[in-house]
Amino acid sequence: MSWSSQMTVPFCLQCLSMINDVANTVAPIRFFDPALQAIGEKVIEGSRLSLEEGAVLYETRDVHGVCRLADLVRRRMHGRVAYYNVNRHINYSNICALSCSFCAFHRKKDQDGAYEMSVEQVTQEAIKAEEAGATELHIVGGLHPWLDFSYYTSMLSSIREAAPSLHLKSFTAVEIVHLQRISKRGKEGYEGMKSVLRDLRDAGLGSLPGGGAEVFDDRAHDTAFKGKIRGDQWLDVHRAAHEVGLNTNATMLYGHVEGRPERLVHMDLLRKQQDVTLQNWAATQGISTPGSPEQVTLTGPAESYPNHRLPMPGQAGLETGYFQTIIPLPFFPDGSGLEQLPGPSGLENLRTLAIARLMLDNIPHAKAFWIMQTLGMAQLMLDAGANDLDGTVVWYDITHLEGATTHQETTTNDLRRAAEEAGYEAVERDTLYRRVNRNGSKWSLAPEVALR
Ligand code: V47
Repeated sequence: MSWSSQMTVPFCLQCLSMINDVANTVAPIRFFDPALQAIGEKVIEGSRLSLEEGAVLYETRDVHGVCRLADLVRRRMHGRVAYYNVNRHINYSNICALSCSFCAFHRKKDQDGAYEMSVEQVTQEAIKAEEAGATELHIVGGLHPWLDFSYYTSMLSSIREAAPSLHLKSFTAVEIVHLQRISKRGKEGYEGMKSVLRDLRDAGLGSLPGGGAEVFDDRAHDTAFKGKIRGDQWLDVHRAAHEVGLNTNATMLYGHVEGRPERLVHMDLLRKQQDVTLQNWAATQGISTPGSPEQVTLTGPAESYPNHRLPMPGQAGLETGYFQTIIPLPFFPDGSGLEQLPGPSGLENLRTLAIARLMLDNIPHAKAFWIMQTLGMAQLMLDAGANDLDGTVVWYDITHLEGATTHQETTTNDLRRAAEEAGYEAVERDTLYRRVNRNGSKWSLAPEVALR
């Protein structure tokens, strides 16, 4: 079939009326590939897609049809809003006991470029970030071989005291496992992990970033990330974080030694865990969850959600966190031990983002991390399922676009212009997706949250 003989999906009348309910959706979706038709109908109903259907989305030549489907879901959940935040990254040290071949960031202690920051230095950076109007600090580092547990709790409490308005999104799952070990709670298993997370939370930790997930496949893991925690442990850390009331994000690093089927399995494991988390939360609230008893879906038509579909940030006594955001990360070969690999193409990036939006029907947000995607590609991704661009960032040392030096900053004006040029309302959010009202470097929270 050629592009000139595109098909219009003959949706049933009920489906068409649902489509018209979707903010700003005016026409049925046109597909070039008839294999997308049945999948389209399931998406309109808000039903979960299977792994086999995910494979169809990966194999079809109609990548723009896939993007249009993801856009439908995105509009249903977030209308024409594109979120961004004002944030800073701090990497307190690049010294790491591991030597993952995909990572261009780590150094051994005597190697050129190795560094570690004192608590005082990190605090000074936090004060500067707060003065500049940031709402969030994203703090991660390597697995430092000799810093002890008190360094991490002191860092959090010192920042909290000196720059109390900052939300601290800190430590990837592999760092949490390392902290459990150095806090001498390694033998206490899952409960030990929760007690470490409680200590960090009480010292000022606000949420966990999504890093370190890589791809949940043992073969790919043992080829490229050996020594790092495997998928089951990463998922356990996030489950424990959710159980102590912390929200977290989830990444997926793709375009290296894994294949598309492994990416789909990764997505499926995340959504299964989120099913259980949201079911448990709904049970504590005495409300029923949308979807089948085993599956919680957030992507259906608005009228299928008479109750809040997500725990509300700041709700008194709430001890349930959840995965907020899926962040597909394209692999950058340069400077890593896998430099011979080509890395994913632009179309593959677009497709993967769209598929993540469609498959992860119970994770409310999908982020096009502009630093790794480029701002131009992130703009296109807003039409392919993404509703968040990440933030102003400033320092980003993990990967560098086109050989950039360490200074990777964009201004809120650039982010807003990018979103508006793409036809979206640019909305500043805090880490928990509450709207921010801003006047220069001063800001306050508005009552609205992104998705109830
Ligand atoms: O975990 C490492 C990835 C991640 C490379 O939670 C690489 O809001 C590409 O997790 N090519 C860190 N990627 C970044 C991260 C993140 C970023 C922005 C926002 C959030 C959030 C989280 O970067 C690592 C790893 O998966 N990474 N090396 C590389 N060569």
